[in-house]
Amino acid sequence: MSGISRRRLLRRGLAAAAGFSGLGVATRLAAGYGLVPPDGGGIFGPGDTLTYAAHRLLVGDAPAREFPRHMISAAPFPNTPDPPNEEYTRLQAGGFTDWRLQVDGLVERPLSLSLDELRQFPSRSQITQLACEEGWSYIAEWTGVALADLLAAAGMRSGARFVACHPMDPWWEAIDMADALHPQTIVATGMNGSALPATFGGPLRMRVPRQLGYKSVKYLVRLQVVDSVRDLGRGLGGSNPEIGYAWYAGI
Ligand SMILES: Nc1nc2c(c(=O)[nH]1)N[C@H]1C(S)=C(S)[C@@H](COP(=O)(O)O)O[C@H]1N2
Ligand SMILES: [Mo]
Repeated sequence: MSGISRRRLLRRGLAAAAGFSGLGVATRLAAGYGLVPPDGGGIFGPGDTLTYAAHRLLVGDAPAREFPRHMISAAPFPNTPDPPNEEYTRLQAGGFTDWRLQVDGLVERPLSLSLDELRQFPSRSQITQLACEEGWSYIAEWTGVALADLLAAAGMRSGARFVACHPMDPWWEAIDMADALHPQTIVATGMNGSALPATFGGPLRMRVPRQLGYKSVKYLVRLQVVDSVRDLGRGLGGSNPEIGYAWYAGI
């Protein structure tokens, strides 16, 4: 069966199951297609599972909206946490020349890249909106490397299903391969034509424009490819699901 008709069939099945037989059947159907999010087991689980499964099936690879240059926000709002730790302050004092991004886990060739080495990869710029779950948002241009290119350089091993994004502070989030390999998902070193400011997560952050702001991990130091998020933190796929937000935050 082609991808499209399989999708259409499943979508109909999901809607019918949710409508007539309750969430339980719909979530079992989603599970059959591997579309249960890591936090799908909790009290909000069935709802989160339906949102995730429906988005993956309906939205598919659809890109996040990109904006014309004149819509870039004049005064973007940095939701700045305190400097993550002393090591960050030390690296910052050295102009971030010693900053490294590790790419490890289920990969053939673990990578440890400086910012200069990252900039050797093909560069991609896009003007997208960062929308916080608290209701504010801004539009900016981000420049960086497609996460897909980094994963290709590292060579993903079979079974790879999620990429956990680890920063220097306690924040962390995992994304599935649909987002990890999406061309708009980038590891950003630049913002609005300059180096990414520390206030916005510099020198390096994730931009996952198809999801809410909290998935765009700042101060990025490690990308860990895993087959499951079970053994990371409390096993819910991120620090935000651990405090009650949905793991999947598609917009
Ligand atoms: N490492 C790290 N990443 C983070 C956060 C954080 O506190 N630490 N805050 C998140 C939240 S809730 C949002 S809305 C965005 C804010 O990005 P901004 O600084 O560009 O506004 O970063 C996300 N990434
Ligand atoms: Mo946020």
